[in-house]
Amino acid sequence: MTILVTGGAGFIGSNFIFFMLENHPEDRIVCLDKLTYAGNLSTLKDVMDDPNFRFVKLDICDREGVYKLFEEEKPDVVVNFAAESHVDRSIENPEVFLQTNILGTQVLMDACRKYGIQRFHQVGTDEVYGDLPLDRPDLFFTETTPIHASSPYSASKASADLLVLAYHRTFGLPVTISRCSNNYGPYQFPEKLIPLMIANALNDKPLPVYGKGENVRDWLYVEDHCKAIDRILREGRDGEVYNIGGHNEMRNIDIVKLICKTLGKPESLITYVTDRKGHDMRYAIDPAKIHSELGWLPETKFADGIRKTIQWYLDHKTWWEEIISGDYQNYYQRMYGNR
Ligand code: NAD
Ligand code: TDX
Repeated sequence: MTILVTGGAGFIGSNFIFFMLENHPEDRIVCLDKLTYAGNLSTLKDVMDDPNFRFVKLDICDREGVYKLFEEEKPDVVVNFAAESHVDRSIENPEVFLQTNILGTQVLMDACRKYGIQRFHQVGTDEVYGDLPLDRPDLFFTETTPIHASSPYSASKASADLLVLAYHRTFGLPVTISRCSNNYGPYQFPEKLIPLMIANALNDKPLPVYGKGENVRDWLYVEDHCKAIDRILREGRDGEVYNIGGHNEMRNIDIVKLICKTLGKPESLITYVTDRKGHDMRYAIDPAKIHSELGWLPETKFADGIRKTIQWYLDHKTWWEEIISGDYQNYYQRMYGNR
């Protein structure tokens, strides 16, 4: 089949493309990406010449361009990773989040309706459930937890999810949604916690921890996320939401200390900075549904995943050094300059 992967020049989308080309040589992958600041064509250089792969630079909000691509490629399945994905940027400037994450999703689904599709899969996030209190470790997000978004980013992702379910109910579009916890692994843009801390530590720069660093995230190795999406595409039920997470909760401060230790850097680099506005305290996924229905479980233990990830950033310095030497400097100055 032909699978259209949107946002495939980003972190999770690129890892998904590598996983699919390796594990499903019978499928053709078409990657559509606008190449925003977060999309990096160099990430895809090893697959550019693969006969089963095609890259198209396109905005998911460009209705005409998207329809033309559907006419050319007649995809059987669409997996929508394309999004503005960074919470801090959504606090700085929400608008593009609403455009891409909501209206772009609508354009893609309209194309699916017009040209026919076996499945539209929306890559969602656990952030749509809001947060959990630190003093209730017994609570987890299930697929029926009410939507309760905190940031413009999560509100835009929640809106997209609602629209996807509405297209299923109203138009019968065959859809699935996955809501995943925090991912880590190769090719993550160094504005996100783990790669930012690795890059700063390697450059002996301060490690900016928001608030007291007590916020908890449920970390999942990116390859496990890709495997879960693959499973949902093949065996998931239309109209269903699947939570993806690994029961791997960690406090931010403990992650940062672990990175210091692994890299042999002093904890004195840690700097506590002004907290993120509306900062969610704790995310924690209950993955019982995807486990019992589709047999998915995370395979990579955090200790192994973080070691592999740190090693990847050590081995691929040019990839992230090029990123942080460009326009990212302006972002860093705006975000952390007077914090
Ligand atoms: P990312 O920011 O690394 O990549 C996003 C990609 O989308 C980039 O390549 C960018 O160029 C592209 N893009 C942005 N706007 C576009 C547009 N208008 N048209 C076409 N392409 C566009 O993000 P990521 O971390 O890989 O996240 C991928 C998806 O997974 C997002 O939908 C995100 O909400 C979701 N998600 C991420 C995490 C996480 O921990 N990173 C967890 C759960 C869910
Ligand atoms: O410099 C930092 N200092 C810091 O303390 C950064 C960048 C982050 N943090 C904290 C904020 C969060 O509590 O670390 C935690 C993780 O932050 P991010 O990496 O920005 O991720 P988060 O806000 O949790 O959102 C991520 O997971 C869910 C992804 O960016 C989203 O796309 C996904 O939906």
